[in-house]
Amino acid sequence: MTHRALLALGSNLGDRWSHLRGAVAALAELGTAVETSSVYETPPVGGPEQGSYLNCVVRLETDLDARALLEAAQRIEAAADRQREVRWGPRTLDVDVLWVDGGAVDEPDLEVPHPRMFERAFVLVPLRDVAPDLVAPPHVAEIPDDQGEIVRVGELGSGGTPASGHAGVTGA
Ligand code: A4P
Ligand code: MG
Repeated sequence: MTHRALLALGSNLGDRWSHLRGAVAALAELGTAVETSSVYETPPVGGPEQGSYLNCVVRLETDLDARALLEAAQRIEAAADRQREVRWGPRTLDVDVLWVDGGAVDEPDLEVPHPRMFERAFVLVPLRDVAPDLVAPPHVAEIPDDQGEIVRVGELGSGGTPASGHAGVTGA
């Protein structure tokens, strides 16, 4: 069975564009009909003082279930030399499973839908690009506007080259 899966990518250490590009390429191997949101620069939420993030969301049509997607996500993070030191701390690459067909998984190491996805502007703004139905009632009334400025900074085409830089402000 084919699932509609949504994954969130974030990076705030090292070559952030290259980490996102590598992750999108790796995710594209897991399914078909991949769509990638624009890339947004976002202020860090939670954790220690740290640099700003690049965030995006990928939509995948895939035969993998939520558990298999988590395993793939962790492999892709490891390939970007992800270290786990502090919760919500800086990272080369974070790959979170947001949503798989609306199905619920509630296990110690895997919660889907991602428990914080509907509260976070850094998830909701890119999510709106690839799954606007989820950024609407009953899931979310409006995107919070008190989490700093979410700025669209470019695109990861299928070739993965960042297109034009710093173009415009979004988020409201
Ligand atoms: N885990 C449970 N459910 C999931 C899921 N649906 N997808 C478990 C992925 N992982 C899931 O994650 C900790 C554990 O969560 C994993 O072992 C997995 O089994 P982690 O990636 O090691 O640590 P983390 O990301 O620091 O923790 P957490 O709680 O997932 O953090 P969040 O809530 O994802 O927040 N600010 C901006 N601007 N942009 C960001 O991308 N990201 C975070 C991380 C904080 N602030 C941010 C950003
Ligand atoms: Mg994570």
